[in-house]
Amino acid sequence: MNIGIVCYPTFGGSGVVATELGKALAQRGHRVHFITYSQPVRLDFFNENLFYHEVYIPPYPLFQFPPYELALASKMVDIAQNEKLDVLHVHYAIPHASAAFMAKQILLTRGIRIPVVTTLHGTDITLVGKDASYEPVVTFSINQSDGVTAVSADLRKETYEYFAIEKEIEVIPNFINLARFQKQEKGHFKSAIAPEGEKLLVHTSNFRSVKRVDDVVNIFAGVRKQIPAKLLLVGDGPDRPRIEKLCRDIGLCQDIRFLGKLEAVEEVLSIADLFLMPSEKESFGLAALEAMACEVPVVSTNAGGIPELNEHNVTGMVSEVGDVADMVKNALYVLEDDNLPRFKAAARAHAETFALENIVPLYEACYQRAIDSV
Ligand code: GMT
Repeated sequence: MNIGIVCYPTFGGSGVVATELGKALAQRGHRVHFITYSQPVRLDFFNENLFYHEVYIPPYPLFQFPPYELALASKMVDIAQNEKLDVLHVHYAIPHASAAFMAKQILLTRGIRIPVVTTLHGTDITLVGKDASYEPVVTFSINQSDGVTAVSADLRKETYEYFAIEKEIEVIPNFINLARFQKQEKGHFKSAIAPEGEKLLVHTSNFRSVKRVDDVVNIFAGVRKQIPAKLLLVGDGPDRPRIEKLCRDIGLCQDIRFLGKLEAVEEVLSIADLFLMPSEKESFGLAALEAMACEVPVVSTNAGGIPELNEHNVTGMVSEVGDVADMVKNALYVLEDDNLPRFKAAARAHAETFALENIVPLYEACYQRAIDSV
């Protein structure tokens, strides 16, 4: 197939899933055209089937807000027509699904029928999409899509709850490249970070309020009171200065390291004993899946789709949002020497069910159904 993929090119989960999907599809012989405003961060290797088309917005003094959606729709029209796309797959509803609707209508006037598949990732529904500023457009563009997927059963449920959706939403969970995300031998790194054999806790995120990084630090502080431990924080975002201050205020700077936006996150996960995900909302929790694939159990909240991934008392432990004391208790339980090996093994085993090889064919089948429907 000739597939157009529209996504955010950043480190965020939806962009990572879209890019990894495109790479996997290219390796399975499809021609994949990425359409976005800059080179996706994970588009890091050459493949004869991969193409990148940049959306350019010519500057003009009148535009206080550059009309990205229009430039994107125009680019979709251009690529669909000239590269003879079979399907357009847009990741994250806002503004990609409505731009795709406009492109589809323009193409129809040129005698070209192109199906649109929209994948809902989470905040496009749970935080941003249901705001009155966007809701009518989100509802309309989901209903106008020829295929709609959500990354968890919980996200599908929430979409039906918040929006008047007439379409069938198929659940296609996030997936993982197990060749990349596996425990690697990094003993030298571990002994540099935890020279006394301290337990290593890790959190990765975009440091937005929805991730509750304060809870990460407070859970760590509770664990640190009981056992020797270190905390590694991967990623960056608006809450980081506040979190750095919190670390100073509670006097734990020597035990907490900020590693920033690290590309090789699997190297850090390879030395970790526990992953913390105290999110307030999380449609799936791709970062936790990456940890589990590296044999790292997860202490998390029960928000959104997380329990579909993190099985309580199997791959880790699950608590109510904000219940730091319970997450401290759970972390100490998982980290006990008698418990840790079974949690690690179960985390990896469950991650294997989300292998790229199992999930990518579900998207191929979804594309085929959308193509057959137009
Ligand atoms: O987690 C974020 O803030 C980034 C966000 C995104 O839209 O890129 O991630 C969402 O999509 C990921 C990939 O499908 C999911 O694994 C994340 O759980 C989801 N985040 C939220 O729902 C908060």
